[in-house]
Amino acid sequence: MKKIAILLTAVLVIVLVLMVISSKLTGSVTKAGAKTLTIYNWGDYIDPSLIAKFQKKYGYRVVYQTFDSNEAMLTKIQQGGTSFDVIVPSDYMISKMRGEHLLLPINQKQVPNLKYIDSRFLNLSFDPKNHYSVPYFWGTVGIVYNPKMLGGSKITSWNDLWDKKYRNQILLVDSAREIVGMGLDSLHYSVNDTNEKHLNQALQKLKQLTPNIKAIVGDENKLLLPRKEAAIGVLWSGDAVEIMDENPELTYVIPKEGSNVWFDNMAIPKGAANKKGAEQFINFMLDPKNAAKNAEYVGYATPDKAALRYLPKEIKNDKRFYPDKSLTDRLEVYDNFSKAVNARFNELFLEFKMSNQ
Ligand code: SPD
Repeated sequence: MKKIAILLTAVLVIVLVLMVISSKLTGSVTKAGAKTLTIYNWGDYIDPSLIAKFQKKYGYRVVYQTFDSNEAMLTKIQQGGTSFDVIVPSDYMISKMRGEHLLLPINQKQVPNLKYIDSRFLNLSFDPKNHYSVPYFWGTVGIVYNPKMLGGSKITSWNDLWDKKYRNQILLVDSAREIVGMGLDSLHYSVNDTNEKHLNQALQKLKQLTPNIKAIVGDENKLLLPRKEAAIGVLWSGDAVEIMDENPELTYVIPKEGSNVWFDNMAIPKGAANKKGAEQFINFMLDPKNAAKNAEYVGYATPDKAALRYLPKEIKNDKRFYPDKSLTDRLEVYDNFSKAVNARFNELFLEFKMSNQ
């Protein structure tokens, strides 16, 4: 009798182990039996109807979580605890995560729709050959503003923002790289400059902007600017599109001193429980009709060349949001900084924020 009990326990243990291994290989399985796909993306960065369409097509249950900065996303991945299948880091963060072995290689055979991506957005320096990342959206950092609220004034440069007449009119995106980068750009330094003297100059310059700053915000800029709570916003290009849809009085400019051009990408983090589902999702998002629907909903520029034919002319021909290569070649992609330099940028941003309180 005792022997039978031992045998039964051993069989049970083997079955449980096999179940765990199988869920690791084929995706985690929910109580209801549907496999789960866990996506970790920026806030306001997908058309929700595409998630529903994907679930219906592939039978996965999608768990969707959001972050508001590359750094917050990285911390969560480094901590472990939650297993994500698809994440959406920007260019420099792809380099960092590759360096820290936090990404899994993507099986390109499972992502045939990669052929629809414009070659201009493939093989970029942060992931030559795209072994670990697939382009999702791209854009610039710039200034959205309401000329009517500014008595017809035109803004063309970062330095215009320091004009005394813009007192309490500016919203800044809550992101260290962008704002320290703006300070550096306004002094005609590179956004990747790490020279301590230049960084201090940038901080002093940013502090002088304080009287003109109304708030440092995240996605709230999309409510506040159309409602005329402020006349000027420093933000990512796609947010400007949404703001201008809400209130066509506003316009967007890439400042003449230069700025950042960025590329957000889908990637699969180490520890993903459903790699197959992740690759299916990535491929699904690259389908030209899906990519066009997503771009129209979110407002950001799609790198999917075949999707452009499904986008209205007024979107795809707008050079403010689909700037030519000749312009983006003059802009800078963020370098992947060391931990120490990142910490320095965060410290500068914090000191600047404190001076705004
Ligand atoms: N609301 C979604 C915003 C996503 C913007 N990503 C830009 C990253 C620039 N480094």
